[in-house]
Amino acid sequence: MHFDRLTRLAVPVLVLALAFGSALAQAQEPTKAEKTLKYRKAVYQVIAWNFGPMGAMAQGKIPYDAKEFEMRAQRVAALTPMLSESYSPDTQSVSGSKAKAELWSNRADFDAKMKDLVDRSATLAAVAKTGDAEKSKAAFMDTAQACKACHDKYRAD
Ligand code: ASC
Repeated sequence: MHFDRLTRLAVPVLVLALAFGSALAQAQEPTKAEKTLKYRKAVYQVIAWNFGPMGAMAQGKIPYDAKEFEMRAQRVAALTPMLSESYSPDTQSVSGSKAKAELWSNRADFDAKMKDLVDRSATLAAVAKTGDAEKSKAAFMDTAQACKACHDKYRAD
């Protein structure tokens, strides 16, 4: 078969363009583990967003508003059970995580701490429903303590 000059040039150019295009597509598509870490951070971000105003109320920095407190407590209680599935072992190798190596070698303890958070945030939502300011603040502090227990041991910085 005979190829003219243009065809002889066009074929390798096309092959290179296709190879480059597929390499680019692969580089842009995050791995499953990267998506999982992104999901984890998103859930924490939404929890922290809602935790903030409850903390400000608990500390008297803004007035206690029973309805708002209850709404945010319910959101947090709905979100905390979504965290554990984001700690898949493949996320250990993804950069941008603050999880310490100890988390993966003390998984049972980590899971127990995570369960404390889920249980305490459920209690917080139930107590917040009563509209009792003092009890709501106490339940908030219990939940914050569950956050802190895990951060102290398993989060870098
Ligand atoms: C927050 C937040 C945390 C926890 C923690 C509780 O609002 O962003 O990480 O509370 O400080 O001790």
